[in-house]
Amino acid sequence: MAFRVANQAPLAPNPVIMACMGHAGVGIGAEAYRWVLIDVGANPSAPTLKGEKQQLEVLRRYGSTILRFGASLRKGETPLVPRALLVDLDPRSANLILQSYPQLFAMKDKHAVYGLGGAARNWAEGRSRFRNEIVGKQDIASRIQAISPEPVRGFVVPFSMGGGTGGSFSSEFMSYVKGSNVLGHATIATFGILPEFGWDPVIYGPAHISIVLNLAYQIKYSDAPILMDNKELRFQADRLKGMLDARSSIVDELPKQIRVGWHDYRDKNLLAAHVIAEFMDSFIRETEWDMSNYRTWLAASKPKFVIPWLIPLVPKGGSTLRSIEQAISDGNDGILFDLEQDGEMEKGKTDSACVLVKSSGSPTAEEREFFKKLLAEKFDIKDKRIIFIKIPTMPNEPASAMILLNVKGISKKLLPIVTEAEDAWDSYKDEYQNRNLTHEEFKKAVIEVSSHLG
Ligand SMILES: Nc1nc2c(ncn2[C@@H]2O[C@H](COP(=O)(O)OP(=O)(O)OP(=O)(O)O)[C@@H](O)[C@H]2O)c(=O)[nH]1
Ligand SMILES: [Mg+2]
Repeated sequence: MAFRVANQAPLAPNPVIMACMGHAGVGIGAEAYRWVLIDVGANPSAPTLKGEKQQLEVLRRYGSTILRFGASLRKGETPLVPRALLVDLDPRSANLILQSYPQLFAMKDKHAVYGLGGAARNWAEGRSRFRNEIVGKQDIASRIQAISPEPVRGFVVPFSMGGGTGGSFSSEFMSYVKGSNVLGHATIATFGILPEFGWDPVIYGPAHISIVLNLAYQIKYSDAPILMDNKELRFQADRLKGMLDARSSIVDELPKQIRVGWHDYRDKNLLAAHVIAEFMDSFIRETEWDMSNYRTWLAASKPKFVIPWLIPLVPKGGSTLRSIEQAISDGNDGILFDLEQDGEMEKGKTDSACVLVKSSGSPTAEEREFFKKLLAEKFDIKDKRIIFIKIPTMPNEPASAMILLNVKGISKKLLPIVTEAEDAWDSYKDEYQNRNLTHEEFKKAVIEVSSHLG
């Protein structure tokens, strides 16, 4: 009897918390949870486990890593609650999501961490307010504990890199986690979204300064810094508009009058959310891959930034390699970072890739060969620098693959941002220096980022 009970008991939870920072972070993070729940066949507005069979399936995929179990309201039903924190200075975005999804974010106020008053105007203000208001007054440590009483194994941190709050909050949060006795061993994966100038409502100079500071923090503290950009997200979302319209989004269920602020981002965020959902699938219970393996993979890489290639961008079709091949021939795939801005991409000797394949059955030699060939043709990446992780599909779950690329070619895209930030500094320096960001610190970030990318 004792053996049977032990045999059936779920494994230790090993929690991963999604810490969503700022407007983009909250929108994308909440959408990623919805994506994950739809994948496993749960109702994303009010996910509950009904009966033993469904319970076992969801548990088999995730354990209680990214979800936790809520208090049962009806007999035989256990609510699933995202281990998500929605963090912003401006309370509006997170509040809206919480109010519209009371059954999903069932821990109510525990999911939301606010500052006081309006949004930060610049990165330095965001950082100092994170220290004072989020770490100090809001006591972030106890807020993390409320979402996860068990020791935290990792954090997934989505945010935009061109605004004030999301980037500075993510940066300071990472430094807080890594400097903490209790949380210091947790793995941090960041999902930073670069702005599209000329389209997004960002201010050119300060956005460049924010990006450089965010890059410097990610180099130092993020174990898996994953980058996407709004230009490519928009391009792909426009191309696949019909298919994205047919998917449900968290934006569709917001009250009409307040949908405006999110509507522009609906389709882009579905794509970004799909990336995060695939990433979370890679450290589920059934694989031998763990979230902390990303840290080892990227430990010695220069640059250590990673960009995602998603196949398909919008899931469709069956659960085998065939539908992944079909997606490529349909053009339903894309690298969500605009790499090849001016022609040829520089190829590095140590370029590598981590291929997450979600399909039915056990891994096959055919799958490996397919992706090896794909990577050799497109990026010249050698066999021995490819890591292959198989994620078995759940019943009715479509096949997909996400290739995480660690390629030297990204430097060419990021280095000009550093130059623009340096040019902008003099015009804005008072704004920053008044908020405790010195010229020396900025200069240091510039040097660190350029030498890392160089
Ligand atoms: N993809 C995507 N981009 C967004 C979203 N919201 C804002 N952005 C972009 O992110 C940048 C601004 O960052 P936000 O996330 O709005 O700002 P914030 O982090 O709340 O910081 P503040 O500037 O202090 O409000 C701009 O480039 C926006 O176009 C979103 O939901 N999705
Ligand atoms: Mg904001």
